[in-house]
Amino acid sequence: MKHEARISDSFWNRYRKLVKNEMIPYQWDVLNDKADISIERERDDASIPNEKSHAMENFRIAAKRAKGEHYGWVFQDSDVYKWLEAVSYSLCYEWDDDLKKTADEVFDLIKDAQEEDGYLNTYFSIMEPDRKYRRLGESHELYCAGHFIEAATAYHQATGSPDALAIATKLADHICQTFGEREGQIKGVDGHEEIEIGLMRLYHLTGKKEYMDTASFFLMERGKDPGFFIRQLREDNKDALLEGVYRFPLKYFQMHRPVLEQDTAEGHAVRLVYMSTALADLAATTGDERLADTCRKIWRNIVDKRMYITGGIGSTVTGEAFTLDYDLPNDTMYCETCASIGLMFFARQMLRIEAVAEYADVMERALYNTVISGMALDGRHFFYVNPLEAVPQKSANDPGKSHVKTVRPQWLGCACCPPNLARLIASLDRYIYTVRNDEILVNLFIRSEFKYEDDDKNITVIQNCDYPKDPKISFDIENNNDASVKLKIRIPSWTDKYTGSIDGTKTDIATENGYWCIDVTKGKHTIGLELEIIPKRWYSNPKVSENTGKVAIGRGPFIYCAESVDNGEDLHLLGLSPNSFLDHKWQEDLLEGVGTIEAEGIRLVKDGAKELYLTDRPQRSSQKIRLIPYYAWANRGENEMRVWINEI
Ligand code: FUB
Ligand code: ZN
Repeated sequence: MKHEARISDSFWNRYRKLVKNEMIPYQWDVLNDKADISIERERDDASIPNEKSHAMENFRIAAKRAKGEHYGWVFQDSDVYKWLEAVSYSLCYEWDDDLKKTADEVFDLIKDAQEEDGYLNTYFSIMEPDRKYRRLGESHELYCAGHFIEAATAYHQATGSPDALAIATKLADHICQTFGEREGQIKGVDGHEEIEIGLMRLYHLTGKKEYMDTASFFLMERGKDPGFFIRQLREDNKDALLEGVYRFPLKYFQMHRPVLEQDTAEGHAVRLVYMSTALADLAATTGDERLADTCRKIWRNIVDKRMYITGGIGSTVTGEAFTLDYDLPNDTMYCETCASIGLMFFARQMLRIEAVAEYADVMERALYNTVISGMALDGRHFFYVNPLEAVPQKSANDPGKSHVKTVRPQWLGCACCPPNLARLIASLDRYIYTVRNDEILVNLFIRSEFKYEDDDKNITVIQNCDYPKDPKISFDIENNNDASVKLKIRIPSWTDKYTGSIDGTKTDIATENGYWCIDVTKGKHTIGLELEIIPKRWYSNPKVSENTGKVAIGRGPFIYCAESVDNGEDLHLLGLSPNSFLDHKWQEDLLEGVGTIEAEGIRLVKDGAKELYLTDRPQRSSQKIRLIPYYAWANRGENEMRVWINEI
């Protein structure tokens, strides 16, 4: 079965060109310590490495092509792997001989860094060869392996390179031999899920069942033996590899109970969504309903109780983690870029389990808000943490907000997010459609051409749209087979007004789990869809204490925010009335083209008051409030920002 989509969308092509022309070369320079940049710590913590990346040099040293010591986090290798994965996808939409040559050379270097038995990790090979797999709670050895396997799989698919695949299978075979339930094997897991995703991908590529079995072993073993990490720690009895992780509860590693008994989203947010992604992949691949049910429960808990309106997840910096239901503080949260990327991974796998449009709704929410807020419009500055409310002076002076940056750094001491963004955007074509059995799901509205070929399938879907600028979408479909095929077009949950037509005739749209289902018979057909995309007010469930009396504005998939550059300082003084008109205007020259929303509102007047507490109610003056899409904030200098605005 072969299916692929080619993106020709103006909004997304700008991003994809940015990845190819800016992010990939820029990140390559950073990984080689050739970029003249300042690297910031992600929060005020002196132990965070921030002198250089050194990621490529670590490989040169491990490969014995250079001398020196490892520098950086134990998971520094993963920055290179994610970069390679981004390169692989970019080659699929824009071939580049020079880039391919560079990537080949990196794989060659990695081959030399790989040990005889398949082991691959520069930190341990260089610094502590005797401690391999002895501190899995912190070591990230399998996390890095998973990222390498993902990169090599993508590279093989893009270029046919046998070398990259050979390193990956040697590494995977070594892991399959080392870990498992047989005598002599390590019956344990990595503190950070990711190997499970990598092994599943390698299974899909090679068909070798052992890879899926080992992914399944890692998933099912998690939480079965909660004392595993601490036992390893005691046996090892040496310095920490990652200071402080064992201070976190077992939930941090999703080790508090066996995976199939987990029904809430707990712990470190990226780990949780990576685990859930692999579990959903395994469920979709095997059809095992027990696994699917666990995924559904975790999903429900995230989406119903623990996700920000921007698709961000992770309510606290402590452990970069979930906290409790409805606890969604706007100014101390984490909302790591990687976590929302991981939420998209999870949603994509859920769509393989079942055609439920909510998965794509959430995917879209995360993508158009937190994910792309993770990078500046220039592709060279990145947020790790994506707040819903930020005040520069508070971030600078409140130690509890040192992680809430108001200017995107050029690079971060922990650089997980920038290359993760690059690989996500470069692979966006894989999120638009899902092929399941005999149906094609249209999840995202992105101008593209989709081809699906199989023994008995030959279908092309050309999606025409200028979404979300323009509410009209059309699909030109060519089904070259006798059998009809089911096309399921998502009707986004943010609209309740939409009209459809098939071959020029207006049609009622009946939805099934949020999809408009159409049987496409042999021949050429045109399907039209018009969605009402108007600015809307959104309110939180009253259980979210932080948002009482506040309103957020959205238009289509975008959530909007106020910035002080448009509205003056002290955004907490602004108020929107519940019935002021929300005036949307497309501004081609602003922030690479955005729709702004303006509304009449008020500002509380603070001038004159000297006392901290007053018995007089503050005066109000009227003010026009201007909002921009959240993802584009902090692109016009340092700035206050707020998503949830007081409603008066
Ligand atoms: O631990 C590796 C990566 O670093 C995680 O995914 C991020 O959350 C950051 O902690
Ligand atoms: Zn990250």
